[in-house]
Amino acid sequence: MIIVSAFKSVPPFARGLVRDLRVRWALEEAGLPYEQKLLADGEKDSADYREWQPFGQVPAYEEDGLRRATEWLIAALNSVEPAIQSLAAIDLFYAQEEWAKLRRPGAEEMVRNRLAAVQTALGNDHWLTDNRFSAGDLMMATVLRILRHTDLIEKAGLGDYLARCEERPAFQRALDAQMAAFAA
Ligand SMILES: N[C@@H](CCC(=O)N[C@@H](CS)C(=O)NCC(=O)O)C(=O)O
Repeated sequence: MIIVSAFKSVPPFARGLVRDLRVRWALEEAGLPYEQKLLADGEKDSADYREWQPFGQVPAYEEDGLRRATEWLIAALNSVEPAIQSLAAIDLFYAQEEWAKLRRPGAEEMVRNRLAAVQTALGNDHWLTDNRFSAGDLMMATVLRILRHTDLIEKAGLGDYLARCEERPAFQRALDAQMAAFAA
């Protein structure tokens, strides 16, 4: 059985846009039946739900009790990267702008929250999924690396995880190939 989480209630501006729509649509296209798990106010931040969706967001997806590496891949790109990219843009492109100075504390706080959720989900494991390196780790590492101009990864307790990803020989070969192109 497939279960998809969604909010029981959202403000009018979000109705019809909430991201569980993508999964519902895909399942309708595929003709696959599913159950919805509707979250009451505040339930998204409960320990139980965070266990399922570490960022307290919808949708969360379950199929016969399974979680998949692709969920982490999407989490990296759409739960973590937007916050990190927003901070990186402030620091790398707009640091001298008055609005950027005003916006930076809030942007950094959002990044800290997202990194804390990643750290909690990772716990003492080596990798995000099933204790083996997956596409989710690959994508998460490339997202976390965007913060290399800060100490936020270390402070979030994710330094060892990122180092573990970057120590992989395949990553080193990929990085070397990119850097060689710049040196040429
Ligand atoms: N990585 C998730 C992100 C989902 C997402 O952004 N969900 C929003 C609703 S559209 C949410 O749950 N926001 C509540 C929150 O961040 O607290 C995905 O792409 O499915």
